Amino acid sequence: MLTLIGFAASNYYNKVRLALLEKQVTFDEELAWVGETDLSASPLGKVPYLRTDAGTLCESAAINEYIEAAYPQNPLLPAEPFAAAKVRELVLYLELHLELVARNVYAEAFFGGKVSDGTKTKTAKALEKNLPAFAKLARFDSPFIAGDMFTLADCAAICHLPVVGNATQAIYGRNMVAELVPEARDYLKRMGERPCVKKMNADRKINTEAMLERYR
Ligand SMILES: N[C@@H](CCC(=O)N[C@@H](CS)C(=O)NCC(=O)O)C(=O)O
Repeated sequence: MLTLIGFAASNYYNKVRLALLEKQVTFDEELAWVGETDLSASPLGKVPYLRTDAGTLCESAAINEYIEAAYPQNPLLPAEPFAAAKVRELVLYLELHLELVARNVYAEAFFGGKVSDGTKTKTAKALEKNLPAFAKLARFDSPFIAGDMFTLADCAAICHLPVVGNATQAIYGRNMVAELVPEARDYLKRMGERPCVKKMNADRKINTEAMLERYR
């Protein structure tokens, strides 16, 4: 049995949740806000983490790879090694070069905190370089982001791109994803019509309200 632990406002939690939903793997969920997590399962206190019969796992990339290997149904990685590597390439790009960079301004964009002007300038500069680079690798109209099947890269893109876009809109008054990766708009709209994505987004909205209430 699998239990996914964390909260549904989190893009990393949703990346794993979406993979489980798309694969139609049965799982439970346990709500844990930041500060309420089991530090023996996720020593940095990050979500999500997964409880399995074999033990716990943290880091969404490792979790999704485990789910894919342990539950081969409805695959989210191509069988062909090069095609699978291209999927992983996109996930890494999305997280290392987009999400983790934009994350530097989330405190002010989403949580009422303050970020220094230096950090804002550095983050914008990096995103101006990294977003067009990502656009060169992504294949938005293929019809999925890595080709003709829905993959782990779609799970990551669907969860991360809107957050990066919203953060830049809040800080710079410009949605840098819409501006520098214009193909993302139609892609995200199309992906938003998938039943699992609809479910994920509906629950994300409810949980985001609950999270913001905690900050008020
Ligand atoms: N590399 C981690 C990132 C997870 C992550 O940053 N989660 C955020 C929520 S979206 C979190 O737990 N933040 C709390 C913290 O870092 O203390 C993963 O892929 O699972």
